[in-house]
Amino acid sequence: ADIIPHWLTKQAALAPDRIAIEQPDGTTYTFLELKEKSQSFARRLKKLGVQNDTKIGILSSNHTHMVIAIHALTYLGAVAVMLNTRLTEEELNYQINDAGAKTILVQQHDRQLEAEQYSFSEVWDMPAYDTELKAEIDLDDVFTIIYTSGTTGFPKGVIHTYGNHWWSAVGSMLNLGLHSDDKWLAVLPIFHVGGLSILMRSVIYGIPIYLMERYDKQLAHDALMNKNVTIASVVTIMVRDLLHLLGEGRYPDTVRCLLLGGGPAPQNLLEQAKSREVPVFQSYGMTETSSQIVTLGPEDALEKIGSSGKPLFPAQLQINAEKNEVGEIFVKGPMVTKGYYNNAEATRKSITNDWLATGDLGYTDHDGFLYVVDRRKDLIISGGENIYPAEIESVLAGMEAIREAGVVGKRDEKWGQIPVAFVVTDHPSVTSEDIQSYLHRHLASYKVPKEIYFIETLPRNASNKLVRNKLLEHITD
Ligand code: S0N
Ligand code: AMP
Ligand code: MG
Ligand code: MG
Ligand code: MG
Repeated sequence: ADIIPHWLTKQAALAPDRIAIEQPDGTTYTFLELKEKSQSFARRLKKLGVQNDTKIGILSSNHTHMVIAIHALTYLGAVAVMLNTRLTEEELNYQINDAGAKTILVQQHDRQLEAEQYSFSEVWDMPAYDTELKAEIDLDDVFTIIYTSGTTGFPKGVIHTYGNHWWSAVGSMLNLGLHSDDKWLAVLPIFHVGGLSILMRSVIYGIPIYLMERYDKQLAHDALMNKNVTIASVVTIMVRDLLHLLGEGRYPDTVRCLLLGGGPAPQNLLEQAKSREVPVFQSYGMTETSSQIVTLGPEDALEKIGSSGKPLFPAQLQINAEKNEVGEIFVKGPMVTKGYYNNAEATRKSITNDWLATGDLGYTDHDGFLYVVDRRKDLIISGGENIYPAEIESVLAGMEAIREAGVVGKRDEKWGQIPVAFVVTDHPSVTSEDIQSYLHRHLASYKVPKEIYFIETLPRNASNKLVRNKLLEHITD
């Protein structure tokens, strides 16, 4: 096994006084303080029976307590199951049960969940146990589980080992470099891997994060303009907002990278960024690759606009097609997941000889740059959140008034895509509002179709399968 010293303990020894966390209100934590708080929190968690391999849910916005809780789990060898705060109780309970998480650490007690809940402050109020904490990290050990929605409508838990996160951080640095003044804006939610990976980089590189509890475009703009942030991880909608706020202005030269991921970016947005000298680095990655695995390097960012770049140093890329032709994207590397939690079948389907079949389609140009041309089957991405039609269709089918339903993504200026639904009903009195309010009870808001169309029959092929891409033809405007 590959063993390294515990990374936070190590960083606290190397650079105790360096800032680990900075917040818009001016509060800061050094690496020494972060280590001490995390260890202290771990000693309190011990009372809850948290030990090696215990699955602990974390349900929180980007609060310092959340960061401390995540590091605390590493000192006990427990596994963090990262839960999306936008999900409904029903959706959360599915993940909690699937992961076998009996305990959830929450920011507030505002949900009914099928597990014991403890708020961060309740844990702080518990006594600290004198227990042995991990001094080393085994890179093969499991650290996090993050659920990602699937074609079938049921989300799958992506397993990340410490090694996955370690190599992700190393791969990122070998591409972007590490500057002594680096400060990484953490505004993406930490419950997704794009946000979580910023915490890992901070501890491994010894650089501060600028932690924003939730997305506020004005505060994010201010962080880049006035708070010496050098790198920010962002999704498309954030780049759009920032360019709007920037107007004809310029960010300071210290802003060296906006790492853009989580989905496609429209060409005109990238060109607009280029003309304003905003250094957007397009990347390609997914939960299964522990964040970016292909990123456009600084020297190519302008020339290869529209491309997602080349695989990071420790990673490999393959397209199963002739050179320059479009095919399925396969990736391999030490940041790629070993599989899905408790789901050998899904793992077997996705990973062969360490190559992950992404389901996404793309091609590489003659210089080896990746262009992603289409997403994995039926996946809708709205504001960086994934939505699978099957998930919404099955909830729709459960509504008494609905005979059958189909869902598809529609282009949207703000969110990139939005889900829209096509329903067949025998109850002429049922309205779009009825359907949407039913859906809101079962699904996160971002998944609820913004438009509902009533149609006579769903388009089906010879084998009676729904042909989703024909649905949009029903929209005339
Ligand atoms: C864009 C965000 C911030 C929008 O949220 P905001 O503005 O806070 O909304 P609220 O005030 O909470 O709600 C207002 C209304 O808007 C609805 N809504 C919220 N989000 C969405 C959405 N995405 N789509 C549609 N509607 C949305 C709310 O429901 C509410 O409506 P009502 O009132 O009707 O309830 C937020 O969506 C956000 O944080 N998005 C980003 C999520 C994300 O992190 N995605 C990336 C996931 N992928 C990965 O992590 C892998 C790739 C990766 O690692 C990466 C990604 C990016 C950059 C770098 C990397 C990397 O490689 O390191
Ligand atoms: P998630 O695991 O939620 O981050 O979703 C990852 C998915 O986002 C990938 O499988 C792709 O379908 C999509 N995606 C990520 N990066 C890009 C990109 N650069 N261009 C197009 N789609 C992307
Ligand atoms: Mg918000
Ligand atoms: Mg996702
Ligand atoms: Mg809701």
